[in-house]
Amino acid sequence: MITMDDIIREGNPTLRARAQKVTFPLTAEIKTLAQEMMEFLENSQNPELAEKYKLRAGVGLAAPQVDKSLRMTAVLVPGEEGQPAIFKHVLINPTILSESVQMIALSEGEGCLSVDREVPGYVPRHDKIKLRWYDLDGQEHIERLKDYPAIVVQHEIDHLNGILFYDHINKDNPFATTDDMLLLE
Ligand code: NB4
Ligand code: NI
Repeated sequence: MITMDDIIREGNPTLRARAQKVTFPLTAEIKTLAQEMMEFLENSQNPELAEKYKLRAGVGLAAPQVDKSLRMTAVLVPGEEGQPAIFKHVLINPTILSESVQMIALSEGEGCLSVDREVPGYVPRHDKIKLRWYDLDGQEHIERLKDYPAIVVQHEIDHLNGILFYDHINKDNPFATTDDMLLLE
């Protein structure tokens, strides 16, 4: 089971590396890693289990964060209570095929499980993306995402490219807004 002890923190060079493409057929090791990454997100969103295992809540986890420099990430965007998840997938070799000119940022800013401090500021993201990825069976998927799921996926793909959320924050004025940027509550 993945816990916070398995998650590497800023300063570790793996977080600044470009991760390697995953090749098919998947090894048993990579399949297990994918399942464990999704299980971490499920556990972290379960208040009892999060408390028991001292997990910080997460809606995404990228393989480099567990020191595996692979282009793979788990995403779990929950729905309303008792409703199915809005987006729950392990993304292998994800690629953004196109993105909107329209930008968006979370009004609260972003946090990262690999960053043990608050870094205030807006993180501009594309509001809409067209995403391609492969699932654990090697099946190709293409989907359009917008708003919250699109923001989460962009944060995760950044990890595969050695980018951390605060790289995008305006250094002079972290909460500077531009009229081409939506804010998401
Ligand atoms: C990834 C996110 C940071 C901004 C927005 C948010 C949380 C993360 C990092 C975009 C992607 C993890 C991966 C949350 C959270 C809302 C949903 C459901 C019930 C609690 C949970 C809390 F935990 N970010 N943390 N940060 N990362 N929303 N929510 N809630 O997930 O570093 O690279 O359980
Ligand atoms: Ni992160």
